[in-house]
Amino acid sequence: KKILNYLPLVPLTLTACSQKPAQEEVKRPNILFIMTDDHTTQAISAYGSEFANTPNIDRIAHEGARFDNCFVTNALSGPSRACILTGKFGHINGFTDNSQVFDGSQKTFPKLLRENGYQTAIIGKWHLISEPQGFDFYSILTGQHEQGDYYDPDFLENGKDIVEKGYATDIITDKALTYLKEQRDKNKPFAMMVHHKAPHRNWMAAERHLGYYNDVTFPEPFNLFDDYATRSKAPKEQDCNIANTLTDYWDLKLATEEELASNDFPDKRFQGVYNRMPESTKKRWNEVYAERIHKFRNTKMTEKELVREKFQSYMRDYMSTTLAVDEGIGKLLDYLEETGELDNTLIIYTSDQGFFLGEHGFFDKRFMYEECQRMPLVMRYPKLIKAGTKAEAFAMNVDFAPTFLDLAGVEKQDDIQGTSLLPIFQNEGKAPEGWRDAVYYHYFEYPAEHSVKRHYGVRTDRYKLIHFYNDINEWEMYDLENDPHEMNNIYGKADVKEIQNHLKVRLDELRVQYNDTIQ
Ligand code: SGN
Ligand code: CA
Repeated sequence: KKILNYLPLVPLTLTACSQKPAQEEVKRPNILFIMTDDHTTQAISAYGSEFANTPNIDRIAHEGARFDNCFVTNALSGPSRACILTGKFGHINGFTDNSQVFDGSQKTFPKLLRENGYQTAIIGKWHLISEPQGFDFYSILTGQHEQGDYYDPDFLENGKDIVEKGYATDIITDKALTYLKEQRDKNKPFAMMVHHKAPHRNWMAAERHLGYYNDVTFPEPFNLFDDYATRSKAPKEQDCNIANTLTDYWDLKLATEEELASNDFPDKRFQGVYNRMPESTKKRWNEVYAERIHKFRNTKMTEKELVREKFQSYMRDYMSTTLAVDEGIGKLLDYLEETGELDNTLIIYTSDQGFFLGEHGFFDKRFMYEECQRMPLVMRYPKLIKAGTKAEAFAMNVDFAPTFLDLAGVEKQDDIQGTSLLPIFQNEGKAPEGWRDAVYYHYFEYPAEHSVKRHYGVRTDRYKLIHFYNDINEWEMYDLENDPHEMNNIYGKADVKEIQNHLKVRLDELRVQYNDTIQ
């Protein structure tokens, strides 16, 4: 086993932005890989959200790079995580939907980093069901088929089942800090994955943030009442919409203290997660939700008004679960700053996919539409990344593994399908010569929760072509320049024949390139 604690020298190109002389022996960079579950760019201030309160994520972006075109290859948790670990698409790594079990014997970036002298750890959401491999330390959420609980979450920690008291986001942050302060071998660089549950459904905030957004009225997306005219059957037949899918208890929290205390309460799962909260939190919870319950039960609302009210409730809960995430990131940044390790650590913040915040009337993800195909991705590493970089080049989640390996100086792995993102930084965020001109996507989980039909597609800088298959055979095509919100399906229109043919060819090429024959 090759153990390299230090790179003798970082190549000159990698030190372009560094304050330190290039000749100095530089310690190999640490990697702090923070990821949330379902946090979308529309809910991050660095990406322009007016209502987000994410100063620490913003700091990473301002002192580093913000990627504006990072795309998930399958907008679902387990599949995205498997792509990230392996640098390979789901049809190759075998994990194409959330019902599967990850083949942990595969080569992953944590394993490779560890073999090359890194201390590796994962804390928080794992969601791949098989036991994590390649980590010196792991502590993963196990409740709800590894979705994890917001309050008093269960963990599997280096093979042992434990229950932690408190709020998941804070616990994960604290575990990460403890690992950094006390548990790691400080002679080695670390690669730590801090993977939060928040802001995943059912959006339960920390006690201190309950009600934080209750006085805010969020702007409605213009297409909250999308009628899907011109679109395929897929968006018409989904079950992930604000109007009908959100449930009164689990999602909207329309249950009083008395109802929640009753043995006859119908939603046992909601009652269960409510009962995980300590008394003080329950008290605050009931104060905060009383007003909402009163409003829903005592106001006569038209169908549309009801959707609007559900949208506001959804947004308030979703947004308030992002606050503890950002606070936790602040604590990790502070620790690294205090110990002088900040500038020698690649800090990356992302989410397993994007999310709909009412666009097309949706919540959830899965569709190859902009809001959830785009991943938030910000990175800070001043030795290589110029502060304020706006990275336009196309990135995908399969690129993360090769990026980490490249940074750590690990030999290039020929079977990895993604590409290191580091060359983008030497080109001021623009696509380097010969960089990809399109990204590929393939969603598999159907029939399943939310009824989003199977589809694959291609996205170029201007166009998107999607093929929905399985129990349908329909195409959608969008001109993102004229129609950035994907409202007007132009597939089959006479005046786009040529570009449509070109996209089909490009899609076929990508399927061949990535070796995807599933349809
Ligand atoms: C749960 C949620 C879904 C969500 C999936 C997958 N339902 O099943 O709304 O789409 O997770 O999410 S819930 O009733 O349990 O809240 S993923 O991000 O883990 O892929
Ligand atoms: Ca997710």
